[in-house]
Amino acid sequence: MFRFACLRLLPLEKASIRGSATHVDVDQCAVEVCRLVDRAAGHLRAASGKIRGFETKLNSKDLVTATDREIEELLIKGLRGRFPEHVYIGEEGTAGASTGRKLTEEPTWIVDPIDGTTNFVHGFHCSCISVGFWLNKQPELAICHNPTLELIFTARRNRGAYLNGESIRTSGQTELERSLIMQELNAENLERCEHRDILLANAVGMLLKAHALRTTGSAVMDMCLVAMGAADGYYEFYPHAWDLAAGALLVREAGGVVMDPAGGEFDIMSRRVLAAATPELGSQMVRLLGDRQIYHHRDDEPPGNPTPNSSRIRCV
Ligand code: LIP
Repeated sequence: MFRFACLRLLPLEKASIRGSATHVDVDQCAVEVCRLVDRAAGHLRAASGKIRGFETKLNSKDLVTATDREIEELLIKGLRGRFPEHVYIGEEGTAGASTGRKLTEEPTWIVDPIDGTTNFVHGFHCSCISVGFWLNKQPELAICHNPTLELIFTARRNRGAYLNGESIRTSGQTELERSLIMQELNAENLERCEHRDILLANAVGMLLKAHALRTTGSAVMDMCLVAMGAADGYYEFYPHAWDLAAGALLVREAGGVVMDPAGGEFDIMSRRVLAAATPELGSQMVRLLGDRQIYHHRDDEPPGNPTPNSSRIRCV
């Protein structure tokens, strides 16, 4: 299944893309990332249900395990060995992958070794290895592998999105009233009182308007659900570039739209995303959110800068 799924990343003719500084053989990138994600998925599968413990990062609910670090190292070291001149951005900052850097025109691998680490710790099977390859500031390749549920999503720019080798499309839903929406109830947004009211007001707004609201605990899983038509929309104010790098291409290649929750262009470093099956649904979601927006510290800003516009609504 893996081989078949990953073949979808390879076009029939050879694709070589001129990047700003280097000539990039995207086929070679696809072959290498498939090989490494396959190994990483075996590691994640073997570790599932046998968690030895976890550490916390920014807060008591921001979890990381040895498996996150091992998988990131496996992926980044493997890719770097093959493509030493490329740029690497990874969630855990292992193997020299940077966590806070600007997205440039350079060939850039953006890696989340386990998106849904809390799920992984709890044995809730929404944990995915997620890798996006970006070039000239646009996504070229996406691979998201959930080994416990045996789901392999792949996409290549202008060549469609696939689940286990089969072509997928978004639902085509245009009406919010008939939609199932994904929203993450991120602990940090809930704990920061200036964000809590916005988050909950948006959730209630969606619940009242849409058919249903769901959460998986994995941004890339949410976007895969939109890409395959099982959910119609997703939005979140919090995810990092590594949570979004693969999912954004998957949704677009499946015929959906990815934008800023205030309606502008999607900016992978902004920690803000809205994905929808159609532009019509995207616009209705943007209208419902209105000015109930949250702006976190951007991924490409040096730590310590104040988060603009973060306290529009105060808790009582
Ligand atoms: C998770 C995201 C999720 C967000 C979580 C967390 P991780 O990524 O995918 O959308 O709400 O707080 O950031 O940390 O499991 O890789």
